[in-house]
Amino acid sequence: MKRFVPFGALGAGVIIALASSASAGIIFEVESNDSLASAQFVGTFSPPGGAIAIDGSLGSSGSDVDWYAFDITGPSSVLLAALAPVGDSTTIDGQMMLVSASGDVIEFDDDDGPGLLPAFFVQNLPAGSYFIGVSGFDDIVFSDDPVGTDTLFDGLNNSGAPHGEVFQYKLSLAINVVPAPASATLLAFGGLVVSRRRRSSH
Ligand SMILES: [Ca+2]
Ligand SMILES: [Ca+2]
Ligand SMILES: [Ca+2]
Repeated sequence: MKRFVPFGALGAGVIIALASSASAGIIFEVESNDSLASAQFVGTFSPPGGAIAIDGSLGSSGSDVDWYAFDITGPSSVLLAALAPVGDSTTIDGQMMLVSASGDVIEFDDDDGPGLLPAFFVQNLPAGSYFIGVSGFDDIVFSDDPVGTDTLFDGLNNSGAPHGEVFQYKLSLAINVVPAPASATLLAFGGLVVSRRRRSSH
């Protein structure tokens, strides 16, 4: 029995780390969330990361924009996809963007998800606070490159008319947070000490 104690102690540490940092589950949209200032906060992600689904809708005004905010405590890979009820993704047309705390548009997508819905994958995102924007085509028109111009969703097309999209969606957000190098080194060193002590006692 005694030889398993170090493994038990290490296992408990890992479980505590997971419980205190992982974010998971479903979050329901709360309006109003139409601007960065009123974005709905959906969680802080620490190593090892987590995954959530956001249940939301672009409302009947036809010019609804939904903003969500999240924090990451270390460099992260982020996977974002907008999903729709079965059968609807060929007729509904969403757009999505990832924006830094300073308003820099890091990524934008129109149609890379199922049907005409958006999806994208971002690697090496530095620790910090970020915004996810969801809107409808043609809030951003094909000729615009918001990653270059930092144009944010405003619910309107370039003629000043509502984008016109009204639909429900599930936004799937998965984040892999890389532990800080100092912590990883400390953890490895601690494990090494434990295993050497075990060997020397037998
Ligand atoms: Ca909404
Ligand atoms: Ca909204
Ligand atoms: Ca617009």
